[in-house]
Amino acid sequence: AGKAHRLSAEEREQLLPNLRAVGWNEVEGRDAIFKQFHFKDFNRAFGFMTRVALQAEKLDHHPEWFNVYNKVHITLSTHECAGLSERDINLASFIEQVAVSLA
Ligand code: H2B
Repeated sequence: AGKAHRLSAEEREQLLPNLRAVGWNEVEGRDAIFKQFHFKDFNRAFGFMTRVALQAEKLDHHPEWFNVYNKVHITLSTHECAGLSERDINLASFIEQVAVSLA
């Protein structure tokens, strides 16, 4: 897989606006991104989490997340480099695909 590196300023300028446009925001005081998802019910929310979990395990890159009923709050960051890496961008893109498919 190679070692994760924190995204450079140039990489951030290129990658973050796309995620910001679909509701991902930078966490204050920490190099991480965050989004809140709302589904119709718990069944949809947990189906979403299940798909994300299987992909996270495949990528060996795991979300920090919180679920109550139909809400799923997700924070992405890379512990290995103590900040945002392309792994977070890749996982966020996958998460968006799943969310759209369940909307
Ligand atoms: N997930 C996240 N979000 N960041 C990491 O640095 C990370 C991870 N590292 N999942 C992986 C697992 C590492 O701990 C294992 C040992 O490969």
